[in-house]
Formats: sequence, structure tokens, C-alpha cells
Amino acid sequence: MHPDRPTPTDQAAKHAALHSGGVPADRSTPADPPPAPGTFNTRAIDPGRIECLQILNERGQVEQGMEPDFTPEQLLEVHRAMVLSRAFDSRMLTMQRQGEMGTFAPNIGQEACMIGQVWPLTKEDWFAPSYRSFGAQIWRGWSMERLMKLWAGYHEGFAPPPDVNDYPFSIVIGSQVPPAVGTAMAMRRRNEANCVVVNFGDGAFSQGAVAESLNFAAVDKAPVIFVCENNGWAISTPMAKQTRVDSLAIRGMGYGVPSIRVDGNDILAMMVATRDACARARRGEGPTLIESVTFRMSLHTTADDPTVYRDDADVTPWKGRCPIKRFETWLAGRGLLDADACARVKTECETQVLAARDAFRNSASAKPREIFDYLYVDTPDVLDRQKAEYFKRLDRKGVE
Ligand SMILES: Cc1ncc(C[n+]2csc(CCOP(=O)(O)OP(=O)(O)O)c2C)c(N)n1
Ligand SMILES: [Mg+2]
Repeated sequence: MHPDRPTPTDQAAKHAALHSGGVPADRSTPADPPPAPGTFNTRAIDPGRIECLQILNERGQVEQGMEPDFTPEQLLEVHRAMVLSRAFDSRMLTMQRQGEMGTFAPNIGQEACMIGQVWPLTKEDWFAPSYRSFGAQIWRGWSMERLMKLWAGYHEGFAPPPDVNDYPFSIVIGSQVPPAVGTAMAMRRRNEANCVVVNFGDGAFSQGAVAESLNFAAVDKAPVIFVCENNGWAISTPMAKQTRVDSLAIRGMGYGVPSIRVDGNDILAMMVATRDACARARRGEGPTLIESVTFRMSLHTTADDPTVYRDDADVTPWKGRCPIKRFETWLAGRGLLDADACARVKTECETQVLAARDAFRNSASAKPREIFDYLYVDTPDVLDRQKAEYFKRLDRKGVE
């Protein structure tokens, strides 16, 4: 946290409630009984020790004294990025249902988390996305046309644009985290004042590679920001079946990584938390873990049907926590955005997405001979042999 900014009081109670239906924790509840001898009582870990940040509440209000110092231009740019992300999301779902996309992982309701985590990055910084990070990828400079190619299965869609310091996203959950830390370790050795943001989910946090990465980053003081986008579910596995702790941020503390819980549907909190974490990293003060508490409002991917494993009652409390709506309420109160301007931004974003769709339709062409091209700089012999076999088969079938 920035020393000049007032620290939010008692935010932990509000946030402990976020994933438990929105009712703030009752501080007067008697403490759990002491654990039986030889057992470990997870309740003994006090989630209140993890700082928890909310600036913009669900009604679109900012507590007095907590107003962040962002410029109107910054705020409106971020707002537009969130609206664009949602427009892309909705169009991609339609395109998938109409057979134009192989699959797609929606992010509706997670826009604040997504844009807030990359907002302070410069072009020299790095971002390692997950498969649900398309809004952040667009912010970083990926064209929507490229992302459409990616989800439609065209290889040219997977490679990051040449001038964007991003990793391609990884479907193998958590696997993007060790290379992100390695990149940050390299930055330190080169004395670069840059940083890396890596995004992963609550489910990915159960992967050993993520734990090992936290430890390496802490020991090395690597300039990396771990953003755990805790959306409550890992496909059909809810948080309660994933872990016995209330806050995943607690795990960072175990490795000596400064850790914070953030209301992931609050764009202002996400912007502040990431900005501060990046500043720390650039000053050589090492990694930060941000647990961004949000909710997966929609499908895991288009191959999923969440009605099989969760009830409407799980989703309903989150409908009132829309990150875009609360931001628009606050911006309107500050005279920065009225209903007409909101409608205009939405229409402009939808038009942009449709233009990307048309460009995608006109340019996507299958190039089966490229499928080995984006794996290695120096292709191993075994793959070279497979490639030769594969090319022979394409030749036999007359495929270019
Ligand atoms: C190593 C590995 N194991 C299992 C899977 C199958 N899988 C794909 S997504 C997913 C859940 C990931 O959940 P989370 O990390 O919370 O991210 P979210 O999808 O919620 O954004 C699983 C188990 C995989 N892709 N990789
Ligand atoms: Mg998840």
C-alpha cells in the first residue's frame, strides 16, 4: 500500500463475506474451540492479517478519503477497455455457437480484475496471461482479429504480436507461472526496472509449480506480481473443495511474499493494488501476490454446462456486483460519464468488435504446414522427424 493513501479499515470482514454470500463476517462470533491435540485448526490463521482492499463499493460509492488520484482520461480509458472486453466476450459466444470458434472461455463479470491487473504495465514490462485474460490481452496490444484466430484454432493467432511483451496463454493450468518468474529473475540480473504480471486462477493455485514459483520469486526478490483471479470455481470445483483456507492470499505470506486480497470487481482497488505492486517491484522490493476476489458468472468454456453442478443461488448475489455498472455509477456521480455517453461507448465497442470479426473472416486461412513453427526456436530432432512425416502426408493429399 502507498504510505500516503489512507488504509481501508475493516475491509477484511467485507471480503471474507464476498465468497460466502455477501454478509459481512460477524466479529462478535465466539472463537472456534481450540483444536484437539495433534490436529491443526485452520481457523487459527486469522484472515484479518491479510490486508483487503475495496475502494468502490457495490453501490458505486467511494468512501470519503479513499478517492484515488487517477485522471479523468485514465478512468475513461479503463472504462472503455472494460466495455470492449464485454462486447468481445458476448460476440465470441455468439460466434462459437454459430460454429465460427473452436471454443471460448468467457470472462463476463471479471472485467475489473482483467483490466486492472495490466493497467500500470509499460510496453517493456511482461504479461503472462491465462486463457481467460482476453480483455487484458487487448489492452496489451493483441488485436481482436488475432484473438479470434486463436480461439478458432489458427496458429497465427497464438503467437503474441511482435511488439508485445506477452507470453502466449497456456491451457496447462499454472504452467505460465514458472516462466513468468524466470523472466522477472532475468530482469533483476539485467538491472532492468521492469516487472512481470502473471495471471492464474484459484484452481491453478493448487498446482505445485505455482507454489514453487512463489518461493523462487520471494528468495530472488524477483519483480513479479502474481495475480490470482479467484473466481470461485475451477470448472466444477468450488473453492470450498479446493482449499480449507478462506483467503488464497494467505499462501503468499507463507513464502514471505507481501500479499493482499482485493475486491476483484472493484476496478479502482485493482488499479491501486497493481500500481503499488508494480512500483514495489520496480524499486527492487520483490514480488507481490494479489488475490483478486471475483466470480465466474458464465460458463467455464463453451464446452461446459454449469447448471449441472451449481445453483442459481450461487450466482445471484454476484449479479448485483457488476464491475462495469458500479464504475459507471461512480463516473456518472463525478460528471465524467452520463447515460448517453455510456450508450455511445457501448455502441462504439460493439462496432469495433464487428469490424474485427469481418477482418477475421476475410483473413483466416488454414496453414497446416505451420503447426510446428511456434513451439521451439530450435526444433528438436524428434519433432523434425514427425514434421517430415506429416509433410509427406500433406503432399500425398495435395494439401498446400
Ligand atoms: C495441468 C492441468 N490440469 C487440468 C486441466 C484441465 N483444466 C482446464 S481449466 C481447469 C480449471 C482451472 O480453474 P482456475 O485455475 O480456477 O481458472 P478459471 O478457469 O476459473 O479461470 C482445469 C482443471 C488443465 N488444463 N491443465
Ligand atoms: Mg477459477
